[in-house]
Amino acid sequence: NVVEHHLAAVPLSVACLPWPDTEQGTAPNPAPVLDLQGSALGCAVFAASPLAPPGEAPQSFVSTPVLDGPQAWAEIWRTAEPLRSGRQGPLTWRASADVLFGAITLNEADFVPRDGATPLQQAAEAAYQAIFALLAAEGMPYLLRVWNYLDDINGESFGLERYRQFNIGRQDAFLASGRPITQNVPAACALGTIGGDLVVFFLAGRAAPIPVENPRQVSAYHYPREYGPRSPTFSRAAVVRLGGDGERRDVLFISGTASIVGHRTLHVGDVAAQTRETLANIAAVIDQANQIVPGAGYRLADCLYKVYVRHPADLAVIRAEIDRVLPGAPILYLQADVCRSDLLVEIEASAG
Ligand code: 3EB
Repeated sequence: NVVEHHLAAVPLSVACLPWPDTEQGTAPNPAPVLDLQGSALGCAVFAASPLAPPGEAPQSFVSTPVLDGPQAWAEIWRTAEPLRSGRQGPLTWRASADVLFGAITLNEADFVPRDGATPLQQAAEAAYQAIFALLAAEGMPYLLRVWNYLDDINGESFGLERYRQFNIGRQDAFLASGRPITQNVPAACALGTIGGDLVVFFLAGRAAPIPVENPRQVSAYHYPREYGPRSPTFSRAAVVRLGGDGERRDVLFISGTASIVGHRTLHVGDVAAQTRETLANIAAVIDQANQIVPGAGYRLADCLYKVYVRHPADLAVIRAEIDRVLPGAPILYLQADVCRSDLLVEIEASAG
């Protein structure tokens, strides 16, 4: 059993550490080796109930139950560079000279419907406005990778699916900050949690990421209107050049990827086929990244994966398909809803 997953890149690395089994919601004793001091840029804890590792790095708590293994996983981003930290309202951040990790959590109940904007739409817009204000203030203008988590993502309120409400708020914030919505957009994912607040955590940088699209898929920012009044604002993947000339690394962030070809969901109701199609999409994105960044040489087997499973009962089927293509790869399985109600699985990856 793999208990710790590492993606080593200089000067950015990520480790996913199991949080030892404990009483629900209580801190383990003795405390696990989750060092959120020193080199930690930031952390996200994925679990069914809140846990807060000690330390000064920003952290997000994401209400997604772990499907295989420990009660919780902590994803910790690190860098060996000197760090400074800060807080701006509900947003906490920590940054090196090159990279900034930020985390923001907003409660939809703090927003009231107004001017046709739903509370979730306003929360999404407020989260991204706060992020863009921070990036401007800290001289880190480019979003590289964003992880978005919201409760009841496929639920409908105010006559619109909640994911679609989120997309309006997110896009409005990009537009209001003068950012293009079809260029230089970050790699991302958007998943549904089992409750809790709107949680967004992100990596931003001083230099623009190299966006990668998937030739098998319509770019999400060009999805037709049948998927909502505003298109989602993300790229299929982003390559980020970090480090000096001596030890430059190109880190690849692959967005949440699902069984979509063109702009349509394929294999409705067939979770095995959706998993295979998703892996084909990830392979296509990696091929594309290797064409755009000559010499990068990314391989499927080099990535660190998170797999979001809508129905826990599908785990065995999904895992069997993934093990066929990626035997022994480091993979975290989490329970989450995917942003189209007909999608049963979504996979994201990073390589460095
Ligand atoms: C898709 O390809 C599936 O809204 O940020 C994947 C990655 C998806 C990111 C987002 C949504 C997002 O459209 C869903």
